Order: sequence, then structure tokens, then C-alpha cells
Amino acid sequence: MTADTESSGLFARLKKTRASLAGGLSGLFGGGRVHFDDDVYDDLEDQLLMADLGVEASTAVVSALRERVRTTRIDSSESLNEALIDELSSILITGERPLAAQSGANGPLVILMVGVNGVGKTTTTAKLAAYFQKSGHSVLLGACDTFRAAAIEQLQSWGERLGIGVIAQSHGSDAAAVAHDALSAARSRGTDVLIIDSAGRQHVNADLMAQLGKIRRVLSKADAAAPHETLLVVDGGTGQNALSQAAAFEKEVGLTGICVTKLDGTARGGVVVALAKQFPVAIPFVGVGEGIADLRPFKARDFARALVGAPSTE
Ligand SMILES: Nc1nc2c(ncn2[C@@H]2O[C@H](COP(=O)(O)OP(=O)(O)OP(=O)(O)O)[C@@H](O)[C@H]2O)c(=O)[nH]1
Ligand SMILES: [Mg+2]
Repeated sequence: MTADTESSGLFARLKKTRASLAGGLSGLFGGGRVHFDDDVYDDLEDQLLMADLGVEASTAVVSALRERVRTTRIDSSESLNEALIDELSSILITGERPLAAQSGANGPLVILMVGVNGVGKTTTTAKLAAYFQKSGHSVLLGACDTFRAAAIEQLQSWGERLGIGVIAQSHGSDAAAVAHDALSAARSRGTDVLIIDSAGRQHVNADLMAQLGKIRRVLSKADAAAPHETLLVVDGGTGQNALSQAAAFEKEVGLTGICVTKLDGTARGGVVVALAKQFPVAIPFVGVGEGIADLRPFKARDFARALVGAPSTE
């Protein structure tokens, strides 16, 4: 898949966000010349809030635009759109970091997937596995959701479809023990990438959150650098609640990245901007569907363009 089809795919899938943000913006500025007064900035801030950017990012974007209008020649809706894309990109760029897999000869890249219930952890685990497999890496999965009935089978069925091994124990067994087994297996097989699926847990549940700490400790005992990546999966449709989920998981387990899923649905993708503003972690991919290929590498500028309704120029 070329960068162009990936980004145009993103553009097409983010239709709900575009409808809200771009539709609102075109209503605000119409076409042609724009007269900048406080009402315009207030309306712009409202549009950004409605697109799910949250208060902090919306305020930052609007004040940066005010400054640009004061210091540069922005007098049309087109130039304002471009300035808006610039501002959104400058926030999103902190997230632009791909996940780096190497040869497993010195031990696997260990990725721990975490998040609240039903956000898409297992599906994203499978999508990531397919992504690494496609780029020529060997992959192993760890079925550490030993809590929810049928969770192990769900991951195993993805493993079968992809021809990727799944290390599992029985339902109800200790998730940290499965993580330990999975890392041992990945090391002895020389696997490049080990992805560990974990049970959904509410970020307000202290006991369940503490269990994640145990998984991490067991992994780091076997390999001091593991897990190399701890990826929070959030449902793009949750809106600003994604921020409190990220804060809680960051505090409990430390995050290296965030994957926002379901951006093909009714989600307003602005939450990705809100997350990037508050959490200086990677946003390696966004999820745009239920299929195995519905994962897009995150490119700050393309995402910003898709948000404001401008197709990628790449
Ligand atoms: N539309 C859409 N659906 C998705 C996406 N990612 C996951 N889903 C769907 O969301 C539902 C839940 O996905 P799972 O991967 O099982 O979520 P989970 O976080 O592992 O759930 P628990 O293990 O129960 O906490 C499934 O129906 C997935 O097909 C996405 O990017 N877009
Ligand atoms: Mg799951």
C-alpha cells in the first residue's frame, strides 16, 4: 500500500470528523476573504471543541492562530485553513514515531497492549501482528487476557488466520505467568516481535490496574528493557474520557504510545490532537475499521489535513 492510498484511506474514513470540523469551518469562513474579529475566534474554538480537541488543545490552537493572523498575511479562508493545518500538525508531530522492530537475535521487541474494556486491544494486537509480519518480521502473541470468557479463543483465532503462534494458558490462570511463558518462548525461538494482549480493565479499578504492574515486573525481570512499548488502546468515540484513561494508565504502568481506534465510526478524530497535546508519547497507528488491514501509520500532517477536510497532497 502506498503512502498516498494510506492517507486517502484515512481521509475517507475520517468522514464524521470532517463533517463536523470542515463543515463547521466552511460555514464560519465561507469562501474568500475573512474578517477576523473575536466572534470568528470564538466560533473557531467552538468548532474545535465540537471536533473533540478538548479545551487545552482548542485554546492553544486558537491563540496560535490569532498570533499568526497578527504577524502574517492571513486574509482568506484558504490561508486560514492552511494555518490551521500547520497548528494541528505542530501538536500532532510529537506522536509521529513508528514502532521499530529489529532482529530477534538479541531478544524480541516486547509490546504490551493495555486499555479499558472493548476499545479494540485484541483487534489492534492482531492488526499490529499482521503489520510486522508483512514487513518480514517473525511475531508471537501472548494471550494475557485470562479474565474474560472466550478472550483466549478470540486471540487464537486471529493467530490461526495469520499463521502466528499464540502462547496461552487456561482461562483464569495468572496473566503474569502467561506473559513470562510468552517472553521465554519468543526468546528461545528468536522471534522479532512479541505482542501481549491484556484484559480490559477500568482505569478506576485499582486492583485490576495493579495487576498490570505485575505483568510488567515479570517481563522486566526476564529482560530489563521489556516491555519496550506499552501501548494504550483508546476508542476514538469515547471523546474526552480518553484523556482520563490515558492519565490513569500512564500513572500506573507508564505509556510509550497510544493507538486510537474506531476512527471510522462516529468518532471525531480531534481527540487524537487532545491526546498528543497532553501526552508526549508515540501515536504509531490509528485504527479505522474492524479488518486486519484497517490500521494506518500515523502521519501528523496527513492526519491534520484529514481533520480539516483537505485531502493529502502527498
Ligand atoms: N469500527 C471499528 N471497530 C473496531 C475497531 N477496532 C476494533 N473494533 C471492534 O471493536 C470490538 C471490540 O474489539 P476488541 O479487539 O475485542 O476489543 P478489546 O479491547 O480487546 O475488548 P476486551 O478484551 O473485551 O476489553 C470488536 O467488535 C472489534 O471488531 C476499529 O478501528 N473500527
Ligand atoms: Mg480483548
